[in-house]
Amino acid sequence: MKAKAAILFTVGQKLDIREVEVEPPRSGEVMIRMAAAGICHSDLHVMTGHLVAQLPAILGHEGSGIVAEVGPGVTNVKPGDQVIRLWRLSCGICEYCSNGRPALCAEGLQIRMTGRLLDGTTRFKLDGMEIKHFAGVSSFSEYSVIPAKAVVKIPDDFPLDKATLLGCGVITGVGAVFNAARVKPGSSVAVFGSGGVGINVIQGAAIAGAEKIIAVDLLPNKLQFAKQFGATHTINAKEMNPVEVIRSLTGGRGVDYAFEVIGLPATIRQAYDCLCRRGIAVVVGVTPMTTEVSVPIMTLVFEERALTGSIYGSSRPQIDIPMLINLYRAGKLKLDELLTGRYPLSQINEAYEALERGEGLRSIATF
Ligand code: CND
Ligand code: ZN
Repeated sequence: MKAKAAILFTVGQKLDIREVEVEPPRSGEVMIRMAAAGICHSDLHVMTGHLVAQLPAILGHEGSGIVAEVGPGVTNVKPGDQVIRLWRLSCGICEYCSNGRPALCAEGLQIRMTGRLLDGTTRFKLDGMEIKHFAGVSSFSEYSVIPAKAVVKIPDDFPLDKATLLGCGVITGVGAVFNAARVKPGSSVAVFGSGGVGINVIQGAAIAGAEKIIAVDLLPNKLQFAKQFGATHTINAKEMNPVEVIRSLTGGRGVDYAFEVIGLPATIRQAYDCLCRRGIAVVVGVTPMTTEVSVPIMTLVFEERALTGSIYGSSRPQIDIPMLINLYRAGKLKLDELLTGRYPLSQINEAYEALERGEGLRSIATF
C-alpha cells in the first residue's frame, strides 16, 4: 500500500512529504487510515534535536483514524472502527501496567527508543530504505501500522478531528491534573505555559474545582485563551516576575500545585519556587534529556515541597479517554475551542511555523 507521509531525514531540516510503501499489519498489529494528526511541540523538539529519535522517521504522535486492516490475533478492534492512537504502548501485565501507570511500561519505551515495532522491524519503506516509526505512532502518514494494544476504540459518531486532540494534548494536560497532582477542589494552581498542552492543564484544574488558576505565558493571545479555558488570573512573564506575582496573589502563601508545561530549567525552577508548604510541582514540559534542575533542600525538606514529572498524563488511556469523551459530551471539556487550525498534510511545515510563532492553540494536519 502506498501512502503520503511527512518524513524527518535529518535534525534541523523541514519535514519532507514523500510517498512511502506501508506493509500490511503483522500479528497483533493494525493498519489505520488516518483522519487527522495533531501538531504538538514534542515533534518540533525532535526536528530541532532537542528530543532524540531514530531517523529517518515519519513523525507525529497524536492522531485518530479508522481501522483499515487487522493482523492475525487482533480482537480488540475490527476494520471500520474509529480509534485514537496512543504514543505509549503498554504490555498490560508488568508491575507498572498493573499499578495503573502504563506509560512507564518498558514495551513502550522499546518502541520509542528503537523506532521499530515490537518484532524489531518497521512497516515503512522508501525505495527499499527502512523508515522509522516515531513513538510507535507516525501519525503524519495517510496509512500507518501500530500495535493493536496502542489504540483506543471510540464511539462511531464521535468527530475524529476533535478526537485527535485527546491522544496527546488533552490526556497529557488533564491527566497531569487528575492523576499526577490529584488537584483538590478549592485549591490554588499555577500553570507555566498556556500552549496546546498547558491549556489542558488549565481546563483540567477548572474541572477539578480549583479556586485559583494562575496562567503564566509570554504571549498575550495565549493568556487570552487561558481565561477562556478557566484561568482566574494571568501573568505575562515578559512584564513581571511570575513567582512574586503568584506569591502576592496567594497572600504570600504560594500555590498548592504548579505545573511546568514549557520544557525549560528556568521555568521548572519558577514552578517549584511558587509553591506553598507541602506544595507539588509537576513537570510536563520536555527539556533535552541531559538537562538537570536543582532546588534548595531548605524548602524540599523543611517545607515538604515535592517536585515530580508526568508522562502522558500519568494516565490509563483505556479508562481516561472514554472519561474525557464523556466530559466533552457533558459540556465540561472544551475541544471545539481547542482546535484552532487545520492544515492539509502538504502544508505541515507551515503548521509547525505557526506553532513556533505561537499562533492559535492546537492545530491538526488533515488527510
Ligand atoms: P506550545 O508551543 O503550544 O506551548 C508552549 C507555551 O509556552 C507557549 O504558549 C509559549 O509562549 C510558552 N512559553 C515559552 N517560554 C516561556 C516562558 N519562559 N515563560 C512562560 N511561558 C513560556 O507547546 P505544547 O503545549 O505542544 O507543548 C508544551 C511542552 O509539553 C513541550 O515541551 C512538549 O514537548 C511537552 C509535552 C510533554 C508531554 C508529556 O507526556 N510529558 C506530552 N506532550 C508534550
Ligand atoms: Zn505531544
